[in-house]
Amino acid sequence: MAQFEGVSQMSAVHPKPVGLVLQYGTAGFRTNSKQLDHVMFRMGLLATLRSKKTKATIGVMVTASHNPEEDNGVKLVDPMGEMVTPAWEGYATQLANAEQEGLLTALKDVIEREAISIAQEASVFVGKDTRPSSESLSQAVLDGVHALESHSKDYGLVTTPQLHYMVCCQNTQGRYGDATVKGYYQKLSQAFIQLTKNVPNRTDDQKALLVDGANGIGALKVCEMETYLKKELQLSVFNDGSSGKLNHRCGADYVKVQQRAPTGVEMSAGERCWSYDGDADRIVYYYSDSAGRFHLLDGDKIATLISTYLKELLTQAGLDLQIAVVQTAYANGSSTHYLEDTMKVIVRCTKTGVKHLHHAAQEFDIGVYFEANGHGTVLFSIEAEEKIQQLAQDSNTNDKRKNTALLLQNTVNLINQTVGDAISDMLLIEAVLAIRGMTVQQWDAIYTDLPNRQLKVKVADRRVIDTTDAERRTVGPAGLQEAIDIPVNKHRQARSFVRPSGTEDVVRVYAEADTQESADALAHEVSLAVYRLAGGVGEEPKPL
Ligand code: G16
Repeated sequence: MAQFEGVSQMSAVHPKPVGLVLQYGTAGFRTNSKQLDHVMFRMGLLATLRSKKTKATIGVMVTASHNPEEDNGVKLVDPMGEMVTPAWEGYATQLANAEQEGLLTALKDVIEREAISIAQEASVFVGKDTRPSSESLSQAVLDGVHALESHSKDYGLVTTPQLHYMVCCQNTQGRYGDATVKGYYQKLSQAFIQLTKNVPNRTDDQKALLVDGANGIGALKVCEMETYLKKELQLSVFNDGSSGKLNHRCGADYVKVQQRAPTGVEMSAGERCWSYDGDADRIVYYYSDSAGRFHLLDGDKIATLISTYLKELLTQAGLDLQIAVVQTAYANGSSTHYLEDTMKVIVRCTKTGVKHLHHAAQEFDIGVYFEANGHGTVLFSIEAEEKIQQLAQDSNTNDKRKNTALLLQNTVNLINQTVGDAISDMLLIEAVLAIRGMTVQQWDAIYTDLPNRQLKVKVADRRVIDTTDAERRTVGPAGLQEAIDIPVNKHRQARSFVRPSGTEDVVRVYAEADTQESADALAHEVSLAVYRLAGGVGEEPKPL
Protein backbone atom coordinates (compact mmCIF):
# COMPACT_ATOMS: atom_id res chain seq x y z
CA MET A 1 0.00 0.00 0.00
CA ALA A 2 1.29 3.47 -0.96
CA GLN A 3 0.97 4.79 2.59
CA PHE A 4 3.22 2.07 3.96
CA GLU A 5 5.83 2.83 1.31
CA GLY A 6 5.75 6.44 2.49
CA VAL A 7 6.27 5.27 6.07
CA SER A 8 9.25 3.11 5.04
CA GLN A 9 10.88 5.96 3.15
CA MET A 10 10.35 8.56 5.83
CA SER A 11 11.32 6.29 8.70
CA ALA A 12 14.75 5.97 7.09
CA VAL A 13 15.11 9.73 7.66
CA HIS A 14 14.23 9.22 11.35
CA PRO A 15 16.09 5.99 12.20
CA LYS A 16 15.92 4.35 15.57
CA PRO A 17 19.25 3.80 17.35
CA VAL A 18 19.67 0.02 17.51
CA GLY A 19 18.83 -1.45 20.91
CA LEU A 20 17.49 1.77 22.44
CA VAL A 21 14.47 1.03 24.65
CA LEU A 22 12.34 3.81 26.12
CA GLN A 23 9.45 3.57 28.56
CA TYR A 24 6.19 5.49 28.27
CA GLY A 25 6.29 7.46 31.53
CA THR A 26 3.96 9.54 33.68
CA ALA A 27 3.16 11.90 30.82
CA GLY A 28 4.56 10.22 27.70
CA PHE A 29 8.14 9.63 26.57
CA ARG A 30 10.74 11.87 28.14
CA THR A 31 14.52 11.74 27.94
CA ASN A 32 17.49 13.56 26.44
CA SER A 33 16.31 15.21 23.23
CA LYS A 34 19.07 13.53 21.18
CA GLN A 35 17.35 10.16 21.65
CA LEU A 36 13.92 11.22 20.50
CA ASP A 37 13.85 11.87 16.76
CA HIS A 38 12.55 8.40 15.83
CA VAL A 39 10.07 8.47 18.73
CA MET A 40 8.58 11.72 17.47
CA PHE A 41 8.22 10.39 13.92
CA ARG A 42 6.53 7.29 15.26
CA MET A 43 4.22 9.27 17.54
CA GLY A 44 3.14 11.16 14.42
CA LEU A 45 2.23 7.76 12.93
CA LEU A 46 0.47 6.65 16.10
CA ALA A 47 -1.52 9.87 16.44
CA THR A 48 -2.71 9.37 12.87
CA LEU A 49 -3.87 5.84 13.64
CA ARG A 50 -5.60 7.09 16.80
CA SER A 51 -7.32 9.76 14.72
CA LYS A 52 -8.47 7.18 12.16
CA LYS A 53 -9.73 4.96 14.98
CA THR A 54 -11.65 7.70 16.84
CA LYS A 55 -12.61 9.61 13.66
CA ALA A 56 -11.53 12.72 15.56
CA THR A 57 -8.60 15.12 15.77
CA ILE A 58 -5.71 14.00 18.01
CA GLY A 59 -3.02 16.24 19.53
CA VAL A 60 0.74 15.79 19.83
CA MET A 61 2.64 18.17 22.10
CA VAL A 62 6.43 18.26 21.95
CA THR A 63 7.61 19.19 25.42
CA ALA A 64 9.51 17.91 28.44
CA SER A 65 7.67 20.30 30.72
CA HIS A 66 9.55 20.66 34.04
CA ASN A 67 12.63 18.68 32.91
CA PRO A 68 15.91 20.42 32.08
CA GLU A 69 16.28 22.19 28.75
CA GLU A 70 18.36 19.42 27.14
CA ASP A 71 15.52 16.89 27.61
CA ASN A 72 12.44 16.69 25.50
CA GLY A 73 9.32 14.58 25.33
CA VAL A 74 5.92 14.03 23.82
CA LYS A 75 2.39 14.13 25.21
CA LEU A 76 -0.50 12.62 23.22
CA VAL A 77 -3.92 14.24 23.46
CA ASP A 78 -7.17 12.28 22.97
CA PRO A 79 -10.32 13.73 21.33
CA MET A 80 -11.86 15.49 24.35
CA GLY A 81 -8.49 16.94 25.31
CA GLU A 82 -7.61 14.27 27.85
CA MET A 83 -4.37 12.25 27.90
CA VAL A 84 -4.31 9.28 25.55
CA THR A 85 -6.00 6.14 26.86
CA PRO A 86 -3.80 3.46 28.60
CA ALA A 87 -4.22 0.79 25.88
CA TRP A 88 -2.67 3.22 23.41
CA GLU A 89 0.21 3.96 25.78
CA GLY A 90 1.06 0.29 25.19
CA TYR A 91 0.97 0.78 21.42
CA ALA A 92 3.13 3.88 21.82
CA THR A 93 5.76 1.81 23.63
CA GLN A 94 5.52 -0.93 21.01
CA LEU A 95 6.03 1.53 18.14
CA ALA A 96 8.75 3.55 19.84
CA ASN A 97 10.82 0.46 20.59
CA ALA A 98 10.36 -1.51 17.35
CA GLU A 99 13.69 -1.85 15.56
CA GLN A 100 13.87 -0.17 12.17
CA GLU A 101 13.07 -3.31 10.17
CA GLY A 102 10.15 -4.21 12.49
CA LEU A 103 8.38 -0.83 12.33
CA LEU A 104 5.87 -1.72 9.61
CA THR A 105 4.98 -4.97 11.36
CA ALA A 106 4.42 -3.09 14.63
CA LEU A 107 2.29 -0.52 12.80
CA LYS A 108 0.21 -3.16 11.05
CA ASP A 109 -0.27 -4.96 14.37
CA VAL A 110 -1.89 -1.84 15.89
CA ILE A 111 -4.06 -1.44 12.79
CA GLU A 112 -5.22 -5.04 13.03
CA ARG A 113 -5.78 -5.10 16.77
CA GLU A 114 -7.81 -1.91 16.67
CA ALA A 115 -9.57 -2.83 13.40
CA ILE A 116 -8.58 0.52 11.90
CA SER A 117 -9.72 1.45 8.42
CA ILE A 118 -6.57 2.85 6.85
CA ALA A 119 -8.67 4.70 4.25
CA GLN A 120 -10.35 6.76 7.01
CA GLU A 121 -9.32 10.44 6.95
CA ALA A 122 -7.20 11.63 9.86
CA SER A 123 -6.31 14.93 11.49
CA VAL A 124 -3.52 15.73 13.95
CA PHE A 125 -2.81 19.00 15.78
CA VAL A 126 0.84 19.58 16.75
CA GLY A 127 2.31 22.04 19.27
CA LYS A 128 5.73 22.63 20.79
CA ASP A 129 7.43 24.34 23.70
CA THR A 130 10.41 26.71 23.51
CA ARG A 131 13.21 24.15 23.84
CA PRO A 132 15.76 24.49 21.04
CA SER A 133 15.22 20.80 20.13
CA SER A 134 11.45 21.21 19.84
CA GLU A 135 11.73 22.72 16.36
CA SER A 136 13.20 19.64 14.65
CA LEU A 137 11.34 17.19 16.88
CA SER A 138 7.96 18.66 16.02
CA GLN A 139 8.95 18.45 12.34
CA ALA A 140 9.63 14.75 12.93
CA VAL A 141 6.08 14.39 14.32
CA LEU A 142 4.70 16.14 11.24
CA ASP A 143 6.75 13.84 8.99
CA GLY A 144 5.08 10.87 10.68
CA VAL A 145 1.63 12.39 10.24
CA HIS A 146 2.27 13.14 6.56
CA ALA A 147 3.81 9.72 5.89
CA LEU A 148 0.35 8.28 6.58
CA GLU A 149 -1.21 11.05 4.46
CA SER A 150 -3.09 12.62 7.37
CA HIS A 151 -4.17 16.26 7.66
CA SER A 152 -2.17 18.27 10.14
CA LYS A 153 -2.28 21.65 11.79
CA ASP A 154 0.92 22.98 13.27
CA TYR A 155 0.14 25.41 16.10
CA GLY A 156 3.83 26.09 16.59
CA LEU A 157 4.69 27.53 20.00
CA VAL A 158 1.79 26.91 22.40
CA THR A 159 1.42 25.80 25.99
CA THR A 160 0.45 22.17 26.53
CA PRO A 161 -3.00 23.13 27.87
CA GLN A 162 -3.58 25.37 24.86
CA LEU A 163 -3.04 22.39 22.56
CA HIS A 164 -5.41 20.25 24.67
CA TYR A 165 -7.95 23.06 24.41
CA MET A 166 -7.63 23.28 20.60
CA VAL A 167 -8.20 19.53 20.22
CA CYS A 168 -11.33 19.67 22.38
CA CYS A 169 -12.68 22.74 20.54
CA GLN A 170 -12.14 21.05 17.19
CA ASN A 171 -13.83 17.82 18.22
CA THR A 172 -16.83 19.58 19.75
CA GLN A 173 -17.30 21.60 16.55
CA GLY A 174 -16.59 24.81 18.43
CA ARG A 175 -18.99 24.20 21.34
CA TYR A 176 -16.08 24.28 23.78
CA GLY A 177 -14.63 27.34 22.08
CA ASP A 178 -12.86 28.49 18.96
CA ALA A 179 -9.84 26.29 18.11
CA THR A 180 -7.45 29.25 17.88
CA VAL A 181 -5.03 30.80 20.34
CA LYS A 182 -6.99 34.05 20.04
CA GLY A 183 -10.22 32.17 20.79
CA TYR A 184 -8.59 30.74 23.92
CA TYR A 185 -7.53 34.20 25.13
CA GLN A 186 -10.95 35.65 24.41
CA LYS A 187 -12.90 32.92 26.18
CA LEU A 188 -10.77 32.99 29.33
CA SER A 189 -10.37 36.75 29.58
CA GLN A 190 -14.08 37.41 29.03
CA ALA A 191 -14.95 34.93 31.77
CA PHE A 192 -12.41 36.58 34.10
CA ILE A 193 -13.72 40.07 33.38
CA GLN A 194 -17.33 38.94 33.90
CA LEU A 195 -16.44 37.25 37.18
CA THR A 196 -14.62 40.22 38.65
CA LYS A 197 -16.69 43.10 37.24
CA ASN A 198 -18.94 43.37 40.31
CA VAL A 199 -16.12 43.22 42.82
CA PRO A 200 -16.07 46.70 44.39
CA ASN A 201 -12.92 48.82 44.56
CA ARG A 202 -10.25 46.47 43.27
CA THR A 203 -7.11 48.53 43.66
CA ASP A 204 -4.11 48.45 41.36
CA ASP A 205 -2.23 46.68 44.14
CA GLN A 206 -4.83 43.94 44.15
CA LYS A 207 -4.55 43.62 40.39
CA ALA A 208 -0.75 43.48 40.36
CA LEU A 209 1.00 40.13 40.11
CA LEU A 210 4.49 38.80 39.58
CA VAL A 211 4.72 35.84 37.20
CA ASP A 212 7.76 33.55 36.92
CA GLY A 213 7.52 32.15 33.39
CA ALA A 214 10.24 29.49 34.02
CA ASN A 215 11.99 30.94 30.93
CA GLY A 216 9.50 29.01 28.85
CA ILE A 217 6.38 29.08 26.73
CA GLY A 218 4.10 30.22 29.58
CA ALA A 219 5.91 33.56 29.73
CA LEU A 220 5.36 34.17 26.01
CA LYS A 221 1.72 33.21 26.13
CA VAL A 222 0.71 35.08 29.26
CA CYS A 223 2.28 38.24 27.77
CA GLU A 224 0.23 37.70 24.60
CA MET A 225 -2.90 37.34 26.70
CA GLU A 226 -2.40 40.47 28.76
CA THR A 227 -4.07 42.87 26.32
CA TYR A 228 -7.25 40.76 26.38
CA LEU A 229 -7.46 41.21 30.15
CA LYS A 230 -7.98 44.96 29.73
CA LYS A 231 -5.81 45.89 32.73
CA GLU A 232 -8.02 43.84 35.09
CA LEU A 233 -4.76 42.08 35.96
CA GLN A 234 -1.39 43.78 35.74
CA LEU A 235 1.36 41.27 35.26
CA SER A 236 5.09 41.69 35.74
CA VAL A 237 6.58 38.69 33.99
CA PHE A 238 10.11 37.66 34.92
CA ASN A 239 12.15 34.65 33.81
CA ASP A 240 10.60 35.34 30.43
CA GLY A 241 13.22 33.46 28.44
CA SER A 242 15.06 36.56 27.27
CA SER A 243 18.22 35.58 29.15
CA GLY A 244 17.90 32.65 31.57
CA LYS A 245 17.72 28.93 30.86
CA LEU A 246 14.45 26.98 30.86
CA ASN A 247 13.48 25.70 34.34
CA HIS A 248 16.94 26.55 35.68
CA ARG A 249 16.55 27.74 39.29
CA CYS A 250 13.05 28.87 38.43
CA GLY A 251 9.61 27.53 37.56
CA ALA A 252 6.94 25.70 39.53
CA ASP A 253 8.88 22.48 40.11
CA TYR A 254 11.94 24.30 41.46
CA VAL A 255 9.86 26.49 43.77
CA LYS A 256 7.76 23.57 45.07
CA VAL A 257 10.63 21.12 45.63
CA GLN A 258 13.17 23.66 46.94
CA GLN A 259 10.50 25.59 48.88
CA ARG A 260 12.12 28.86 47.92
CA ALA A 261 11.56 31.74 45.50
CA PRO A 262 13.02 31.45 42.00
CA THR A 263 16.04 33.44 41.00
CA GLY A 264 15.42 36.56 39.01
CA VAL A 265 12.60 37.96 41.14
CA GLU A 266 12.69 40.80 43.65
CA MET A 267 9.77 40.09 45.95
CA SER A 268 8.60 42.75 48.40
CA ALA A 269 6.73 41.63 51.52
CA GLY A 270 3.17 40.57 50.71
CA GLU A 271 3.65 40.79 46.93
CA ARG A 272 1.89 37.94 45.15
CA CYS A 273 3.88 35.68 42.85
CA TRP A 274 3.06 32.80 40.57
CA SER A 275 5.46 30.28 39.01
CA TYR A 276 4.57 28.31 35.89
CA ASP A 277 6.45 25.24 34.70
CA GLY A 278 8.14 24.66 31.33
CA ASP A 279 4.92 24.00 29.37
CA ALA A 280 2.57 26.01 31.61
CA ASP A 281 0.40 23.18 32.83
CA ARG A 282 1.43 23.61 36.46
CA ILE A 283 1.36 26.57 38.79
CA VAL A 284 2.30 27.38 42.39
CA TYR A 285 1.79 30.58 44.34
CA TYR A 286 3.96 32.22 46.99
CA TYR A 287 4.76 35.38 48.89
CA SER A 288 7.18 36.47 51.58
CA ASP A 289 5.95 37.98 54.84
CA SER A 290 7.24 41.08 56.62
CA ALA A 291 9.86 38.96 58.42
CA GLY A 292 11.14 37.75 55.03
CA ARG A 293 9.72 34.26 55.53
CA PHE A 294 8.78 32.43 52.33
CA HIS A 295 5.23 31.03 52.10
CA LEU A 296 4.28 28.51 49.43
CA LEU A 297 0.70 27.87 48.37
CA ASP A 298 0.86 24.69 46.33
CA GLY A 299 -1.64 22.53 44.47
CA ASP A 300 -3.21 21.36 47.75
CA LYS A 301 -3.91 24.93 48.87
CA ILE A 302 -5.23 25.73 45.39
CA ALA A 303 -7.61 22.74 45.49
CA THR A 304 -8.82 23.77 48.94
CA LEU A 305 -9.51 27.35 47.89
CA ILE A 306 -11.35 26.34 44.72
CA SER A 307 -13.44 23.65 46.36
CA THR A 308 -14.41 25.98 49.24
CA TYR A 309 -15.48 28.61 46.73
CA LEU A 310 -17.48 26.15 44.62
CA LYS A 311 -19.13 24.58 47.66
CA GLU A 312 -20.26 27.99 48.89
CA LEU A 313 -21.68 28.89 45.47
CA LEU A 314 -23.55 25.58 45.26
CA THR A 315 -25.12 26.21 48.68
CA GLN A 316 -26.09 29.78 47.74
CA ALA A 317 -27.56 28.58 44.46
CA GLY A 318 -29.40 25.71 46.17
CA LEU A 319 -27.88 23.25 43.71
CA ASP A 320 -27.51 19.69 44.90
CA LEU A 321 -24.29 18.64 43.18
CA GLN A 322 -21.67 16.31 44.63
CA ILE A 323 -18.20 17.80 44.83
CA ALA A 324 -15.00 15.82 45.39
CA VAL A 325 -11.29 16.56 45.53
CA VAL A 326 -8.76 14.19 43.98
CA GLN A 327 -5.18 14.18 45.28
CA THR A 328 -2.09 11.97 45.16
CA ALA A 329 0.16 10.61 47.92
CA TYR A 330 2.14 13.89 47.74
CA ALA A 331 -0.82 15.82 49.16
CA ASN A 332 0.13 17.36 52.45
CA GLY A 333 -1.54 15.48 55.32
CA SER A 334 -2.95 18.75 56.67
CA SER A 335 -4.78 19.43 53.41
CA THR A 336 -6.43 16.02 53.39
CA HIS A 337 -7.54 16.43 57.03
CA TYR A 338 -8.91 19.88 56.34
CA LEU A 339 -10.84 18.76 53.26
CA GLU A 340 -12.30 15.67 54.94
CA ASP A 341 -12.85 16.87 58.49
CA THR A 342 -13.60 20.58 58.17
CA MET A 343 -14.96 20.96 54.67
CA LYS A 344 -16.58 17.55 54.63
CA VAL A 345 -15.86 16.91 50.99
CA ILE A 346 -15.10 13.54 49.47
CA VAL A 347 -11.35 13.06 48.95
CA ARG A 348 -9.87 10.44 46.62
CA CYS A 349 -6.20 9.49 46.25
CA THR A 350 -4.78 8.23 42.94
CA LYS A 351 -1.38 7.42 41.54
CA THR A 352 0.78 10.30 40.30
CA GLY A 353 -0.04 11.55 36.82
CA VAL A 354 -2.87 13.82 35.74
CA LYS A 355 -4.38 11.05 33.63
CA HIS A 356 -5.20 9.16 36.85
CA LEU A 357 -6.57 12.18 38.68
CA HIS A 358 -8.59 13.29 35.65
CA HIS A 359 -10.39 9.96 35.40
CA ALA A 360 -11.12 9.84 39.11
CA ALA A 361 -12.52 13.39 38.98
CA GLN A 362 -14.88 12.42 36.14
CA GLU A 363 -16.83 10.23 38.56
CA PHE A 364 -18.35 13.23 40.36
CA ASP A 365 -20.70 16.10 39.46
CA ILE A 366 -17.78 18.41 40.19
CA GLY A 367 -14.30 16.95 40.51
CA VAL A 368 -11.51 19.25 41.67
CA TYR A 369 -8.17 17.58 41.04
CA PHE A 370 -4.73 18.90 41.88
CA GLU A 371 -1.36 17.33 42.42
CA ALA A 372 0.62 19.04 45.18
CA ASN A 373 3.05 20.18 42.45
CA GLY A 374 0.35 22.50 41.08
CA HIS A 375 -0.95 20.40 38.21
CA GLY A 376 -4.73 20.35 38.14
CA THR A 377 -8.11 21.64 37.12
CA VAL A 378 -11.83 21.23 37.79
CA LEU A 379 -14.21 18.98 35.85
CA PHE A 380 -17.97 19.58 35.64
CA SER A 381 -20.20 16.73 34.48
CA ILE A 382 -22.59 17.46 31.59
CA GLU A 383 -25.51 17.24 34.05
CA ALA A 384 -23.83 19.71 36.43
CA GLU A 385 -23.28 22.22 33.61
CA GLU A 386 -26.90 21.79 32.48
CA LYS A 387 -28.28 22.37 35.98
CA ILE A 388 -26.18 25.52 36.34
CA GLN A 389 -27.34 26.78 32.96
CA GLN A 390 -31.00 26.05 33.69
CA LEU A 391 -30.82 28.00 36.94
CA ALA A 392 -29.08 30.93 35.25
CA GLN A 393 -31.94 31.09 32.74
CA ASP A 394 -34.80 30.34 35.15
CA SER A 395 -37.17 33.30 35.22
CA ASN A 396 -38.93 31.96 38.35
CA THR A 397 -35.90 32.06 40.58
CA ASN A 398 -34.79 34.95 42.81
CA ASP A 399 -31.99 37.31 41.79
CA LYS A 400 -29.53 36.00 44.36
CA ARG A 401 -29.74 32.41 43.14
CA LYS A 402 -29.64 33.55 39.54
CA ASN A 403 -26.57 35.72 40.11
CA THR A 404 -24.86 32.82 41.83
CA ALA A 405 -25.66 30.59 38.86
CA LEU A 406 -24.16 33.23 36.57
CA LEU A 407 -21.02 33.29 38.70
CA LEU A 408 -20.86 29.51 38.41
CA GLN A 409 -21.34 29.73 34.64
CA ASN A 410 -18.48 32.18 34.25
CA THR A 411 -16.36 30.04 36.54
CA VAL A 412 -16.98 27.05 34.25
CA ASN A 413 -15.98 29.18 31.24
CA LEU A 414 -12.77 30.31 32.93
CA ILE A 415 -11.61 26.77 33.64
CA ASN A 416 -9.76 24.73 31.03
CA GLN A 417 -11.39 21.40 31.77
CA THR A 418 -9.21 19.47 29.36
CA VAL A 419 -6.11 19.45 31.59
CA GLY A 420 -4.30 21.48 34.26
CA ASP A 421 -3.58 24.94 32.86
CA ALA A 422 -1.33 27.46 34.62
CA ILE A 423 -2.89 30.49 32.92
CA SER A 424 -6.49 29.40 33.50
CA ASP A 425 -5.74 28.32 37.09
CA MET A 426 -4.05 31.67 37.80
CA LEU A 427 -7.05 33.62 36.51
CA LEU A 428 -9.46 31.43 38.44
CA ILE A 429 -7.65 31.91 41.74
CA GLU A 430 -7.25 35.64 41.23
CA ALA A 431 -11.00 35.81 40.55
CA VAL A 432 -11.84 33.70 43.60
CA LEU A 433 -9.63 35.81 45.88
CA ALA A 434 -11.22 38.99 44.51
CA ILE A 435 -14.82 37.73 44.80
CA ARG A 436 -14.29 36.43 48.34
CA GLY A 437 -12.37 39.58 49.31
CA MET A 438 -9.58 37.38 50.58
CA THR A 439 -5.91 38.21 50.96
CA VAL A 440 -3.22 35.67 50.19
CA GLN A 441 -2.40 35.58 53.91
CA GLN A 442 -5.99 34.63 54.74
CA TRP A 443 -5.91 31.95 52.08
CA ASP A 444 -2.61 30.64 53.44
CA ALA A 445 -4.05 30.48 56.95
CA ILE A 446 -6.88 28.06 55.98
CA TYR A 447 -4.64 25.28 57.31
CA THR A 448 -0.96 24.90 58.13
CA ASP A 449 1.09 22.52 56.02
CA LEU A 450 2.98 19.77 57.79
CA PRO A 451 6.70 20.35 57.19
CA ASN A 452 7.81 18.12 54.33
CA ARG A 453 10.78 17.25 52.18
CA GLN A 454 11.19 15.74 48.72
CA LEU A 455 14.46 14.11 47.65
CA LYS A 456 15.69 12.14 44.65
CA VAL A 457 17.82 8.98 44.78
CA LYS A 458 19.73 7.63 41.78
CA VAL A 459 19.52 3.85 41.37
CA ALA A 460 20.74 1.52 38.63
CA ASP A 461 17.20 0.62 37.53
CA ARG A 462 14.29 2.48 39.09
CA ARG A 463 11.85 -0.17 37.85
CA VAL A 464 12.87 -2.37 40.80
CA ILE A 465 10.61 -0.17 42.95
CA ASP A 466 7.13 -1.60 42.87
CA THR A 467 4.30 0.27 44.60
CA THR A 468 0.72 -0.31 45.68
CA ASP A 469 -2.12 1.59 47.41
CA ALA A 470 -1.90 4.63 45.11
CA GLU A 471 1.90 4.60 45.53
CA ARG A 472 1.70 4.98 49.30
CA ARG A 473 3.43 1.64 49.96
CA THR A 474 6.11 -0.41 48.23
CA VAL A 475 5.91 -4.15 47.53
CA GLY A 476 9.40 -4.40 46.06
CA PRO A 477 12.29 -4.70 46.49
CA ALA A 478 11.95 -7.00 49.48
CA GLY A 479 12.40 -5.29 52.83
CA LEU A 480 12.07 -1.70 51.57
CA GLN A 481 8.62 -1.01 53.05
CA GLU A 482 9.76 -2.34 56.44
CA ALA A 483 12.85 -0.12 56.19
CA ILE A 484 10.55 2.88 55.57
CA ASP A 485 8.14 1.96 58.38
CA ILE A 486 10.87 1.89 61.05
CA PRO A 487 11.92 5.59 60.81
CA VAL A 488 8.30 6.68 60.12
CA ASN A 489 7.31 5.20 63.47
CA LYS A 490 10.10 7.14 65.24
CA HIS A 491 8.75 10.55 64.16
CA ARG A 492 5.53 12.33 65.08
CA GLN A 493 2.73 12.87 62.55
CA ALA A 494 5.06 11.19 60.08
CA ARG A 495 4.41 9.72 56.66
CA SER A 496 6.82 8.75 53.91
CA PHE A 497 6.71 6.93 50.59
CA VAL A 498 8.94 6.32 47.59
CA ARG A 499 8.15 5.81 43.92
CA PRO A 500 10.02 5.67 40.64
CA SER A 501 9.66 8.90 38.70
CA GLY A 502 8.02 8.58 35.31
CA THR A 503 9.72 11.67 33.92
CA GLU A 504 13.26 11.53 35.31
CA ASP A 505 15.72 8.69 35.90
CA VAL A 506 15.40 8.84 39.71
CA VAL A 507 13.44 7.43 42.63
CA ARG A 508 11.44 10.13 44.41
CA VAL A 509 11.28 10.20 48.21
CA TYR A 510 8.59 12.13 50.10
CA ALA A 511 8.49 12.64 53.86
CA GLU A 512 6.42 14.77 56.18
CA ALA A 513 6.44 15.13 59.96
CA ASP A 514 5.62 17.58 62.75
CA THR A 515 8.84 19.62 62.38
CA GLN A 516 11.10 20.44 59.43
CA GLU A 517 14.03 18.76 61.22
CA SER A 518 12.01 15.55 61.56
CA ALA A 519 10.80 15.69 57.94
CA ASP A 520 14.39 16.22 56.76
CA ALA A 521 15.76 13.43 58.97
CA LEU A 522 13.01 11.06 57.83
CA ALA A 523 13.56 11.88 54.14
CA HIS A 524 17.27 11.18 54.62
CA GLU A 525 16.68 7.87 56.42
CA VAL A 526 14.26 6.71 53.73
CA SER A 527 16.67 7.83 50.97
CA LEU A 528 19.37 5.69 52.56
CA ALA A 529 17.00 2.71 52.64
CA VAL A 530 16.29 3.19 48.92
CA TYR A 531 19.97 3.58 48.14
CA ARG A 532 20.91 0.41 50.04
CA LEU A 533 17.98 -1.85 49.07
CA ALA A 534 17.18 -0.67 45.54
CA GLY A 535 20.63 -0.50 43.97
CA GLY A 536 21.72 3.08 44.61
CA VAL A 537 24.47 4.48 42.39
CA GLY A 538 26.99 7.23 43.05
CA GLU A 539 27.50 8.65 46.53
CA GLU A 540 25.37 7.55 49.47
CA PRO A 541 22.74 10.22 50.37
CA LYS A 542 24.06 12.64 53.01
CA PRO A 543 21.99 14.22 55.81
CA LEU A 544 20.48 17.57 54.84
C1 G16 B 1 4.29 15.27 34.72
C2 G16 B 1 2.91 14.74 34.96
C3 G16 B 1 2.49 15.04 36.38
C4 G16 B 1 3.51 14.50 37.36
C5 G16 B 1 4.92 15.00 37.00
C6 G16 B 1 5.99 14.32 37.80
O1 G16 B 1 4.28 16.66 34.88
O2 G16 B 1 2.02 15.32 34.04
O3 G16 B 1 1.23 14.47 36.59
O4 G16 B 1 3.21 14.89 38.65
O5 G16 B 1 5.19 14.72 35.65
O6 G16 B 1 5.94 12.96 37.54
P1 G16 B 1 7.04 11.96 38.08
O7 G16 B 1 7.05 12.15 39.57
O8 G16 B 1 6.53 10.61 37.67
O9 G16 B 1 8.35 12.35 37.49
P2 G16 B 1 4.99 17.63 33.85
O10 G16 B 1 4.53 18.97 34.28
O11 G16 B 1 6.46 17.41 34.01
O12 G16 B 1 4.47 17.18 32.52
